[in-house]
Amino acid sequence: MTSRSGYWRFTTDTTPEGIREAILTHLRLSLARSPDTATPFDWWVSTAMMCQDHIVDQFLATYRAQKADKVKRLYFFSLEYFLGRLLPQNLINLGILEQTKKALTGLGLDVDQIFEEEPQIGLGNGGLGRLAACFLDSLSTLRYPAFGYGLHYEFGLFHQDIINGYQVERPDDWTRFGVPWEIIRPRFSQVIRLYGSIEWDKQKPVWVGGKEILGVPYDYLIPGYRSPVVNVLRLWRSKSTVEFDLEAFNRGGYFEAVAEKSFCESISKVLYPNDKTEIGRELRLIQQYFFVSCSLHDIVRRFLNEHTDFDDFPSKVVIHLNDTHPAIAIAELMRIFLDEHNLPWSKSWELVSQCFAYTNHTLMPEALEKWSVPLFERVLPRHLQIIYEINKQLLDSVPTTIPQRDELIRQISLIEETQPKLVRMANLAICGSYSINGVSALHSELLKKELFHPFYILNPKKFHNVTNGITPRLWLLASNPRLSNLITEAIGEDWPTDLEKLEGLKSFVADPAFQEKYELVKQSNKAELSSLLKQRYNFVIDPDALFDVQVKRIHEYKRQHLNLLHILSLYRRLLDNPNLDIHPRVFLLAGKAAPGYDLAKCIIKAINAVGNKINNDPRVNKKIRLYFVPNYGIWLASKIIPAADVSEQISTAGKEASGTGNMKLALNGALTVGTMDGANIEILEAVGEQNIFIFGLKAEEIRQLSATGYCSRKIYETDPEIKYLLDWLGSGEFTPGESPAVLQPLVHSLIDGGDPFFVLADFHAYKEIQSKVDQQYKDRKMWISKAILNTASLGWFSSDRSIQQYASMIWHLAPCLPK
Ligand code: 26Q
Repeated sequence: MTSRSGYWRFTTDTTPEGIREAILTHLRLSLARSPDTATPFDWWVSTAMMCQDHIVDQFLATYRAQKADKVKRLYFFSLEYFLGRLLPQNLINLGILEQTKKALTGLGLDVDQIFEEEPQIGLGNGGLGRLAACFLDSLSTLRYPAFGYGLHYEFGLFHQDIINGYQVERPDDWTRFGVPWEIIRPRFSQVIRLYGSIEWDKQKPVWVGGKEILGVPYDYLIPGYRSPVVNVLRLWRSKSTVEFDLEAFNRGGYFEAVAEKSFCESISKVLYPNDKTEIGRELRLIQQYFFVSCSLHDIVRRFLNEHTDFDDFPSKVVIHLNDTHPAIAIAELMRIFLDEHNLPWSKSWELVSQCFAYTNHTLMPEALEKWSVPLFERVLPRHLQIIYEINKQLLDSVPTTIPQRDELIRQISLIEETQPKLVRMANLAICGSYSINGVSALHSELLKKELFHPFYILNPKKFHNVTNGITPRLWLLASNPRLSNLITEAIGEDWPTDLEKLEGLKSFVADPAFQEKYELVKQSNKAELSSLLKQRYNFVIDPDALFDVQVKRIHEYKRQHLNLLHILSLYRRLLDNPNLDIHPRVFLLAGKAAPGYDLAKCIIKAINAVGNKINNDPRVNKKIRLYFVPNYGIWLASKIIPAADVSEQISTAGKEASGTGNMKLALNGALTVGTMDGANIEILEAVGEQNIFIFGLKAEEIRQLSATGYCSRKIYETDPEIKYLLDWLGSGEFTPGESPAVLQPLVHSLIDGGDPFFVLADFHAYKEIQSKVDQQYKDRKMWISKAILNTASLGWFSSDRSIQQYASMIWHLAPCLPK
């Protein structure tokens, strides 16, 4: 097990020679290895330790300054942080990437090989977790005082293998060989309680009994890009409060004691691999409460270190809820004020309701978190009492004059009157927060108009929009060095912290010399990806083909099956007409399905089955190919995105809250094929309608169609092409040697399952826009100029802009610089 040893200080020399010495010293003194026996992993660890040396002093200075200035801090609460590999990102932010590469090369090492030794930190499912990671990068870059809080999962998001076309999951044991980044601080551990009961002591409730769990903080230091500020991501790991129960051992109850220990450790064992709510899982509720309680106690402790009067709490502490997953924090902070610090109810509520801000990340009503009251009462009895009281006051506060008051009260209540009753976490988050926001303009509007309408009526000023963003340090500088160099050559080197400077590229859109260089960049990225995929998976990909990319979690609403139906249609047309004049195209899809989401897994199987057929059919495989790339994550994204020509963003309108892959791809010069959904709409506004391919029903049209009755079976029966394609897909032809029923669930969902995401309704519009894509791609000059325009127009989608909006509009936060 590797751990950082802090007994010696290295000079933070940033020359290649200094870096080389630091790496060698760590290899010898921290790892007790010599260069002739060191493995690539040893070299990686030594390099990471050298990098960390450059970060720690900056961290100490940052914290010292924050404390001296008694600053207001942001506390970002998230169950997910999808960080990926930290070494390249940290080296870039510190400005020592090139020197480090030189040092490693000088030691006779292969830099890429060393970097790939780093286990990826996959503590997230998808967009929400990656957004949290991008936000941490921007917070440090913009010098805001901030802490991220979350869980130190022992197992992150599963690895996906594709075996015979099926997704097979493997556990992600990312900490197995130790993590040189983490600083374990057992002295700042917290003890939290679960289960038990409430006793009354002179009218004061006391939560007693149940289980006590220890939370141990693991700190990750987050440097900003060329910034003196280093913030902290503090992740809690659960442990038993008793390391070894000697008493139980002596009385022969050893196995019981071990079971108890294993329960405690199970809390932070594994990330839930769903990106949709799975109602009623006790361990998930415990995960949420465990990390929230540890974090809030840590925050109150830090506050009391620096201040004396709780009245100052809201001006020094803002807590951001990344979706409802940490919403129990509202009841927990109430409990801490009421029961642990003896503040009266009204004072506690006054403070609590000024501290929290909540971001919603989904419009799907079925994805809102709800917990059954009996479960809640068993696990968190005191919190249920508090929630009942908050609810009483909330409902009493509704003016008697308001129209349809009873209906409104039923909708905003924190309790859903079902059998059993349910606690609605979104309602708790809204009523306890002073700010609620969505993550794209459309999404925020729909929150006000539909999902949270009753709350909006009562309190319209609470509602905001902050459109998501992505960090250009990862999604351009680190992932696409060729394009980054070209941009710097053209407009200077300020763009990574001021992304709207990319506008400067607009004057090069029609410049033939620049176009040529831009095309060469894209071409090289495509060639690099082709050879990577050839090497790893034996995929055969012509770098001159159009690279058509759909990479994201697999979900019906994201409609990978709409993509697939179009590919099938192309296949059919090519078989019918071998001379069909289309530019060769490679369809690349990648993404994980939640392990319990059978239809999503069936979509993966269908993509692989159709791909297998097409790729091995010499009649068409020079024109089209279809590959599913296994185990999509941050690293694969950073390889695929710079090589994409077309970005598929084809969710059912009104379903994708924002999307961030859409931004990553457009920034890297892929043209979007997209619906009027999420941030696609704002991307359209930024790039102009000539530079994007928009198709399909709009959110309002989808709503109307649902209301008036959408019948997918009727489409199937009356549309010969759709009928043919669905029958073909379900015929068994694509799954030779397996039951012909393998793809039936997918076909069935589109016909008699009612096609809940309007795939058939949008099929023809999609097919048409795809043929427009094909025609336009043939005009290479025109296409390249549109790609350049996409890069030039995407500056606003930097996560720096998102964070600046949060800081000024919602958090009321000021930067703090180390002296
Ligand atoms: C909840 C309860 C139990 C188990 C799992 C969950 C759970 C976990 C993760 C529910 C949802 C998520 C993740 C959601 C997510 O990634 N949403 C995406 O957030 C992005 C950032 O705002 C948006 O761009 C995407 O549109 C949105 O889908």
